[in-house]
Amino acid sequence: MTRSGMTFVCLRRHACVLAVFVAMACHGMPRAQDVVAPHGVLPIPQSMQSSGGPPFVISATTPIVVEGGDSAANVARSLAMLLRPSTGHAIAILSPAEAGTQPAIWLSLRPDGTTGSDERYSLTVTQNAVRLAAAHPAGLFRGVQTLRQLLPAAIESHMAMEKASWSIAPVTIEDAPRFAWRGAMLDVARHFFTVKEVEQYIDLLALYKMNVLHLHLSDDQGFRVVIDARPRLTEIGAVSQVGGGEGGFYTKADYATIVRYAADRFITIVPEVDMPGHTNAALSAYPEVACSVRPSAPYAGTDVGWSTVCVDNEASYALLDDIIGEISAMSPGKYFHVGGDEVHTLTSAKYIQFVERVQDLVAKHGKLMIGWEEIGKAHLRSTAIVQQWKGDSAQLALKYGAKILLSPANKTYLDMKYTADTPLGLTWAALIDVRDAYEWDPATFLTGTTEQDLVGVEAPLWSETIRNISAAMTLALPRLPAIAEVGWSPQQNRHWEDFRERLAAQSRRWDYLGMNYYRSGQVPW
Ligand code: TNX
Repeated sequence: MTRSGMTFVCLRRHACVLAVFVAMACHGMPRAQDVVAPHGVLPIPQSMQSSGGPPFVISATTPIVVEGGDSAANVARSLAMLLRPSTGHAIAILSPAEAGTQPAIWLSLRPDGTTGSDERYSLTVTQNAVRLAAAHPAGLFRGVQTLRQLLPAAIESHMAMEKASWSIAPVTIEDAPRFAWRGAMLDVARHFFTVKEVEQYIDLLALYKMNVLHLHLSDDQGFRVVIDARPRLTEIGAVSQVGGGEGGFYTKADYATIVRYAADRFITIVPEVDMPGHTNAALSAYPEVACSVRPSAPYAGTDVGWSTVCVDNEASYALLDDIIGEISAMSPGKYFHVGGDEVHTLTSAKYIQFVERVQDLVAKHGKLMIGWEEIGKAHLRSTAIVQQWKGDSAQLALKYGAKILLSPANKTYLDMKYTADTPLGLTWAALIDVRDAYEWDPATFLTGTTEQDLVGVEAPLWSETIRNISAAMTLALPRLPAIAEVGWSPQQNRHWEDFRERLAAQSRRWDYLGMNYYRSGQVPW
């Protein structure tokens, strides 16, 4: 809650009440909207103590001071690029010797030899200094997002906001993620999204400390990235999308641009080429590997489950070897996603035989395999990940020592409608309003699994009903921040009444950032 420049921190309900007493003593009766204190930090940190006293104020002379070399300096530059346009200040980047003892924002990279998460950070704000410290650059970057949210929403403005006061109330934060994998998936196959649009989506992930962007690069309607050894995949396989229209694809330079843009924000791209089903686009380009029940031609409909590559045909594996090899070479992350979902035209034995062969191809190209939960039927390596989405079959993978990524369709599918009246989206899994997306605990979601069986959570956005990034944003906001907090914050710090207040406060940032959002009736905007 902000009154006369003071922010009160609220981790639990009783902590909020304390804050209100202080506010009443200082300023009289609180207004209704002040009672649940919306400090702006989302996802809520592991621990956060407000310490009282005068705030730190960013002035015309405030520098960023960097300790710890080039990778810390890169994060400092990204902070400076956030602060300069809206404050209109120079925000110099200095070394400790240059800065001396003047009030400053300190970014310190201090490897401490511990084995915790790379994303851990600590942030202390006093009147004289903001001190952000981490053992890894990823932690510094996550801490910068917290600092960003402690500043007024106008910090997101692209124009100088001369009347604003850039003050940050004194606070001490210790923070680290609950889960190592906090992802979002974007389906660029059903409708194509340009590089710029993907970058806008990455900006949203970065703001909420997500660290994986899973790109669904191929499906029946389109194959979206150039494979040099198989040029027809994009010459023929990328010409359409759902509902007709142009489709599109990424050149290798485009793909590299996306990978770099994500890496600069400590986000890993996980490429997915869906197989053996959801392959009509590839089959239309290389019909010799088809076993489909329909002749392959560009497809603009939304049926699933009907296409498949021929699993007994060696030519299929030669094609997949080229695809997996070239995409793996362009992707610095550890994982390659093989899809594997909704194959309605193969026997179980044939499906398993296929997954086990493809698993070896993925390993041959130096990657670890991830696939939708159906791959749990095959004999997996212990390094595999199965992405749960509909049922309990993901647990099959645990007997091989593999881990589960949770994407329950009735909680995390951003392509589901909020209510029956939502214009965009589907309804097959559930209607998902923000509270449904927020109020669940990954550790107890699947029977027979514990937190140790999970790598994390991911929110998929399938694009049958969305054609551009504005439409994507109205489905992602405000539910993506809910899933981000499910993945980052300790369960005991998460409370719906507090979350909805913090979420409402975020909307002013989305306005400055030009991000559309759905005005859910559950949130006090
Ligand atoms: C199921 S979830 C699919 C996708 C669809 C989605 C629509 C999954 C692994 N497969 O092919 O786009 O439903 O919600």
